Amino acid sequence: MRFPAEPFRIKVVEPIKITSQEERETLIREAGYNIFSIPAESIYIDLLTDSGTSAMSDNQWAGLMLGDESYAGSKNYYHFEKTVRDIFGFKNIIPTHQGRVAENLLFSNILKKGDVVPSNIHFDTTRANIEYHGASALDCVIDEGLDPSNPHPFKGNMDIDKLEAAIQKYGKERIPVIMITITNNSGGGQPVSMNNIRQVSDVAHKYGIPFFFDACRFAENCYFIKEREREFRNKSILEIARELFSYGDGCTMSAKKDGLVNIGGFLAMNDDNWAQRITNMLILIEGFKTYGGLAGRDLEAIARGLQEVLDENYLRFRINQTRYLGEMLDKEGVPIVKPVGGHAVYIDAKRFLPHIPPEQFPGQAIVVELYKRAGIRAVEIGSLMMSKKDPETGKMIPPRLELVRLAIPRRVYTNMHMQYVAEALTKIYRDREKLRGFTIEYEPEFLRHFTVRLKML
Ligand code: P70
Repeated sequence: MRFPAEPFRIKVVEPIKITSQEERETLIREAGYNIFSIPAESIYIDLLTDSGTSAMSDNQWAGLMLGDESYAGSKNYYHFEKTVRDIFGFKNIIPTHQGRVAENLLFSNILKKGDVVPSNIHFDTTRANIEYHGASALDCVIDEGLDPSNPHPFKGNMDIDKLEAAIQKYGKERIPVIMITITNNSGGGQPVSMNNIRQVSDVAHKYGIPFFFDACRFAENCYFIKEREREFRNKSILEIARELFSYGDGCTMSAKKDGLVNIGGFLAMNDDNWAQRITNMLILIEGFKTYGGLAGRDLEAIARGLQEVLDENYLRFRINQTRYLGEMLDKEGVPIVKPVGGHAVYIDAKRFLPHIPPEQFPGQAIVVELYKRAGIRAVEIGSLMMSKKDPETGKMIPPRLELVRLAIPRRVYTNMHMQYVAEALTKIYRDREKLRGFTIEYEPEFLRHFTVRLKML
């Protein structure tokens, strides 16, 4: 078998509603063609995000019953702390209710106006948290990482020359931290190699700059290292993870991804002074240091999820399920970003719909058609979500790429669901000339994709 079958069996099922095409056409029209406004109950396969959408295991559900809801010193906190330290190795571990709070706590404590934070590509919430403090988020990914068809095995790598140039240009005093996102979500879920991590770490430490990971999808990244970097072929995922984190000084983590839970996150670091300041702020805004905005049972589920995610049989299935969907689409000629990343398949909407210009949101045309025809929810990552406004003319400046993301929740859908998605998209691709673009009927001032209303042209 080229693709492994599911390494789990089903103990509890959640029925999903099957709607008719007419019902869906009405729903999406009334939603102003905005997929965020569709009630989740009326979606057949939800590929909006892989974040917070995992199915927990029987072991995690059993752990919930062992929740110790003491305000201070819950036993689940100690289990969580021990597990995180065992894998990530950092000295201080600060729980938060999700990833962006970890980012906010870190940046609120270390950034000042005019600072610069380099990364491969910052995720949106990271970028927003940096810019909110009057600092700039600088992307230094290798050029191959910006080309949707370049087959480079580690398209999430940081360009060391770009990083060095940034340090020369801004000076190390203005760079309080260097970050790297593993896997690189905004660049297509592409992995970063161990070799690259060693190089970034060397540069950071040569200048005395702390080096932090955005570690949301660390286990998926470690699986790619095992698969693609010879040196690691015979190492376990845990060994790879330990080595990887040993090159850094801390991390932010949204446990909603590779923590295999529906809510949770943390911030970890070796520096005691930073940790103390941040813990004081945590107590002000999230909660006491042994729960950080979570229930004791949530911490237990994270501890168990972090152990389960290191299982190589799980990861082999996970990475190959995403690849399976990508390969089915590729075989039918549907243009996708290659190689396929860890958590999602990205469709190249520019090549899919060359007759729809960026101002008419080609990615959204695919998103709407997928919902109408098949009840599938995907998300546009293109001119609707990512455009900037020219400050002088007020005209829209579209991003380089027009993408549609099919993010795959962990342990939720079977490979037959993936076949259904591939068939639906292939049919739409065959009828692509019939698709039309959109114009904006209403838009808010920022983060418009969440509440925008559109009109079909
Ligand atoms: C996603 C979600 C969250 C995220 C991330 C990285 C690399 C930090 C965070 C924040 C967000 C999303 C996007 C579109 C639709 C729904 C949700 N990523 N760093 O799906 O973590 O959400 O816990 O605050 O990917 O990519 P948190």
